[in-house]
Amino acid sequence: MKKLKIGITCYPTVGGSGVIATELGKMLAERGHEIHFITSSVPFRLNKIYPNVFFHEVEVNNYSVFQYPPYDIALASKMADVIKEEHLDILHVHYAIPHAVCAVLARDMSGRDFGIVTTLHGTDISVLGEDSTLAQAIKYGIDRSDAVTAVSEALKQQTYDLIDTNAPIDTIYNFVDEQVFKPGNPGNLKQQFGIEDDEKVIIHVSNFRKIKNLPDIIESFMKIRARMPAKLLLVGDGPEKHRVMEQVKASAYKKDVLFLGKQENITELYTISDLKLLLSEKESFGLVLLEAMACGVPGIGTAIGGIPEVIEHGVNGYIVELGDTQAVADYAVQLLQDEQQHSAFRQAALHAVSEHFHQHKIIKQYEDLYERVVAKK
Ligand code: U5P
Repeated sequence: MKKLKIGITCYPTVGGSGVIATELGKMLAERGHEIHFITSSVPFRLNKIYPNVFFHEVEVNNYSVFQYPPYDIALASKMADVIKEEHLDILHVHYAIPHAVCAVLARDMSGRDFGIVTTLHGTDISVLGEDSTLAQAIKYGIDRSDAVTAVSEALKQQTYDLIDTNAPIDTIYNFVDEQVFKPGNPGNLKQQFGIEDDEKVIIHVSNFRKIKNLPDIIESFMKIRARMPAKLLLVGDGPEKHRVMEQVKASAYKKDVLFLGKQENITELYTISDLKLLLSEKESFGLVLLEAMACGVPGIGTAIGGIPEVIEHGVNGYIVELGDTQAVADYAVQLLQDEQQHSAFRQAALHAVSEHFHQHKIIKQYEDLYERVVAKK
């Protein structure tokens, strides 16, 4: 395929969308495309030098005349500058609000007809789509894009339910870097954490927002712990952390819950983990489940959003109804006590990742989409 010049805009902080946008940029660069990140700071995980990756910082001036710093305008201006200077073929923005709208504005400002590709990651639809004042802006961003993708079939459907648009939406699943997320040797990490050999390790990774439903994680773990020796690793940080700590303090097995805070090297933690829990109230995909599966850790997730598209119930994990912590505990105890079944789930998880979410397959889907968009210009 022809090598393209591609601009990428995302929120560069920790979070599934920023991670996916950055990994996508890195892989496209490896395949010879020229990548221009247009973001407010260097994206998290852009931790290696690539000769064909460039970073353009969006600076937002906080003049006292503005009640709110005009990030969107600053971004659109920066996009227009980069498009003119670098002659981009494509601008791939992650999130309709505000990034797709900024891209449309940049097209107007620059006077150039480059392709706009918008990827919907979830928050823009599930949270903002219900806000009628923003719904029309989301529709505008979607309708003016040359191609739109959603990270799951569930998110695509939800978009059509909430936003009055006829624009075609392609589902392109999230992926993981299989060079990074793969089964590894635990060394003596378990001992370092003071975890006994006979204790099973359950892990939860998130940004500790309300939608991640931490109370059910704790409640499920307590039910599991009452029936077998186990530890719970809680990884990440966010607004609900304090409340979760209070809940743990008041629980029977508080010594068996380890708060590890934000971690950069999650893969090491998966080498000692036996089971992943993601019991969210809203989830467009569940990237953390896929990361765990790529490391051979099966998961239990709620029947919410894209989670059932990642976990195949009874094959590489389990799906439970939201709030059913008893079912979580029953499935977990059964799986953790049956080595043969656990090993079969582990293999099935690895197989599912390479079959449906292999990075090269997903990158190819994005490349084909770019090609279609560029051909129409
Ligand atoms: N993440 C970390 N460290 C943390 C918490 C989360 O690297 O302490 C990463 C996850 O590995 C995942 C993303 O790639 O942030 C969260 O995805 P999501 O919860 O937005 O889907």
